[in-house]
Amino acid sequence: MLNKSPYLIFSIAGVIGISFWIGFNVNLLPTEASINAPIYDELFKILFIIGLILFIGMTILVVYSLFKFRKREGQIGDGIALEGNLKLEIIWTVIPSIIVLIVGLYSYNIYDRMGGMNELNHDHSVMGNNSEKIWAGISQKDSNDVGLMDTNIEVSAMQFAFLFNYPNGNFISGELHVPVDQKISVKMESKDVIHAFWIPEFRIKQDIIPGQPTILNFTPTKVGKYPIICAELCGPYHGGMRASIIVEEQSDYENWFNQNKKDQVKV
Ligand SMILES: [Cu+2]
Repeated sequence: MLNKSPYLIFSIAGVIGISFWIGFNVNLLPTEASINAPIYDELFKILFIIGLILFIGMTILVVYSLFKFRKREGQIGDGIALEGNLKLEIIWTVIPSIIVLIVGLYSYNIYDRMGGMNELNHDHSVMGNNSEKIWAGISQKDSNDVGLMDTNIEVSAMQFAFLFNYPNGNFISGELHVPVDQKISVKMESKDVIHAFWIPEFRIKQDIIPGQPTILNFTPTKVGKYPIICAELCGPYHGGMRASIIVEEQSDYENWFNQNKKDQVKV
């Protein structure tokens, strides 16, 4: 057993090293386009590396065992039965428990840094002035506020589309336009069943629930056009329920807004 230890240590170190290298050099996620994205990606990287260590380690162990413990010529039966190995059982209980605990604490930290534990700003204009109860997803930390934009956008979800209402401009758009580097707060309502508003490039997702308005805060950091995807199975055409968010410079956003805005109809 002792003379095998250096090989074992070398193999484990090799698997961990390769996993870290892949984890830091292979990017499986789309571009990072909001302030939440880099925070979320830290956690993803750690989970990816843990998954790689398990996958590569187990694959090597299975392939090694196939050759090492194969049936030899003239061999009859499976050999002596083994029962229990306290040392091994303690190791395979303690190590995963520590890993799960660390991942749990780290996830909490990430959720907190993304603003998940923050109370919403109840004075914000999108809340309206009535006492309607609004549930919310991720809020934003004050330190992340690069600017406060009174965008006042309402998202309506229905089978099978998203509509974006800009009450300040008195118009409805099929595309969500927002200015870059501004804190955006959208109020979301469903006309029928449960939908979910997901922007993979922003790493945020929030359910849209009938009879229960929700709020989602985000700050886009990269100009571009990104998909908005319904991430809740909402009916036969759920797969086609998509829209686009267009993140643009402040002046471009204002141009677009002014081109679309309609004068209020006076009554
Ligand atoms: Cu949907």
